[in-house]
Amino acid sequence: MATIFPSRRVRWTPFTKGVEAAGMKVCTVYNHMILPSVFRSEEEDYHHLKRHVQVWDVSCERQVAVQGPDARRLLDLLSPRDLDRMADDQCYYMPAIDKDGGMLNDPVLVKLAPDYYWISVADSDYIQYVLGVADALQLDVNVWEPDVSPLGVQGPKSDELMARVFGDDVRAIKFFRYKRLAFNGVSLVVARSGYSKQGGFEIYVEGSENGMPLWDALFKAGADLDVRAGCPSTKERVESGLLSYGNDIDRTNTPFEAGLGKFVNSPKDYIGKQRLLERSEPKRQIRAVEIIGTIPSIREAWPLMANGRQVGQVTTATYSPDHKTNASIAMVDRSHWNGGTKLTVETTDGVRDAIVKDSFWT
Ligand code: THG
Repeated sequence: MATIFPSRRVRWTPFTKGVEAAGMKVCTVYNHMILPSVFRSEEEDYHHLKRHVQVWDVSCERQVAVQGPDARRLLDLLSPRDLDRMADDQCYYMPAIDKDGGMLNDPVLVKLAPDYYWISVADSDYIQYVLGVADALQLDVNVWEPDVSPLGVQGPKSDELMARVFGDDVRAIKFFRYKRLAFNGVSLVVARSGYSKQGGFEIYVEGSENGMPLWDALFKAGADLDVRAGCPSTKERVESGLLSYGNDIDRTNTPFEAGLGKFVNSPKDYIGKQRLLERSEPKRQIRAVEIIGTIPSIREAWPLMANGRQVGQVTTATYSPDHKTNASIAMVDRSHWNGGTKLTVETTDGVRDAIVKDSFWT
């Protein structure tokens, strides 16, 4: 089996010993860091996630720390989302754009203090853009990648597992809010968030040396809950409509095309505002599309066709065991994006029938 060539460029994580011992079978690379992607099989991992609780090494969700007197000024330049009502214990899903409204990333913004934020980035080198803006404007702010590695605890039993390790305080954490909770004498940001719709938490593990002790504590506390090592599930996230930057959206898309228009509401003069607002009526948009028949793995976009003309593309597609059909995420032209519209899709194994859905599966 092919393995990753050892080098410093593809970074390992504070939990790598744990995921290897747990039998990581396949991994990918995200933000220049290892991201496990299969432990048992895609199907087994998926069913387990929906029934029990999993611990995910999502260290690759790297943080861009922004701290200093001009931190808020910098974020107001970067964020199409209004930050005025963001509470001191809140996280915001935030489209990140360029001067034309093209998406550069789709991070989660974590507010640690009015002058201190973490931008929890998807797979693009967004720190370079943040540094460029800060340096060009000579802002009084520090921008760096801290030693912070998110650990996901996802699945219906995640409240129970987390309460055993962090105490009952975790149960009171609201969606996209966090509390600072103690583990082994260190205070960690524990948020109710994560890249699944099965419920759960993300622990922002500050200090790599705290990684394996926390990993081991979660597995010890959860033995009777059938806790397992896991990872973001393509099947679950496509059913749920969670977007993947670089797969489903990229710089050629606006937040409106991504279906993130509700997060474009900042009154501030952010970079790209004028062009973005000119593009607020999208000609195409993210849709759930069902594909009939058997499908291969997807490694490039598959054209969506109607009457011999391309009207969109499928960007992620996978068999859904629970819905017993193929679920996909697609970018579909306005003329064909209504639920119920029948299309065909040109997979790498041939043409299949497809139908636009009114909504995602869960
Ligand atoms: N958690 C953290 N950082 C991340 C991710 C994460 N960085 C990379 C990547 N994932 C960023 N992309 C997403 C995509 C979707 C969501 C979070 C990050 C998400 N969306 C919910 C939804 O669409 O229903 C909630 C959005 C909301 O209402 O605010 O959770 O997973 N730390």
